[in-house]
Amino acid sequence: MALAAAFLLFLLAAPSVFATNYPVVWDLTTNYSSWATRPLIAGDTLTFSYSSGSHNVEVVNKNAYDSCSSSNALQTHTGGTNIITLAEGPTYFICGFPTHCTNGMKLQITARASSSTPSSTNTTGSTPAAGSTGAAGLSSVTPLMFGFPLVLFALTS
Ligand SMILES: *[C@@H]1O[C@H](CO)[C@@H](O)[C@H](O)[C@H]1NC(C)=O
Ligand SMILES: *[C@@H]1O[C@H](CO)[C@@H](O)[C@H](O)[C@H]1NC(C)=O
Ligand SMILES: [Cu+2]
Repeated sequence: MALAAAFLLFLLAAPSVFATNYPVVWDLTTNYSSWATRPLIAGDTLTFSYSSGSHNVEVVNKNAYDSCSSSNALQTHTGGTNIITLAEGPTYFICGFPTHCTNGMKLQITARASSSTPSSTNTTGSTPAAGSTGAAGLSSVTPLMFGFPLVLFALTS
């Protein structure tokens, strides 16, 4: 029973370690300062949606973001639907179509470090702090959740 309860706990807690997708309606009317307050985490994805041919999505550095410059874009995405996986730290998006960025079509986000990619890889051999075992244990056990229905079946039959 304790085992089943433990698995159930993992089952309930596990979804928090999965990446979240955030839709971005990419247009000239959305307030992207407000948009950027979402609790983004490294590994999450942004799905930009816009009318193909009317906009694009350019990933740029901070200077280019501030000055709305497309000339040294790090990435240029077109086609109307773009899924972009966030790295830890800031990412700057602008629309490269003339006047769109200066009219507010620019999004600056910051993704926090993901707890499912532990920075504590060097704690092996030392006693992990009680508070840190939760996240580390969880991510290593997550694959087991796919076997949970089988375990439940075995326990109840
Ligand atoms: C966008 O939202 C921010 C924060 O909610 C607000 O301060 C700002 O005035 C808004 N900008 C426009 C153009 O409405
Ligand atoms: C090991 O972890 C500590 C704290 O968790 C950190 O300050 C240190 O930089 C890490 N060392 C290496 C080599 O990653
Ligand atoms: Cu645009």
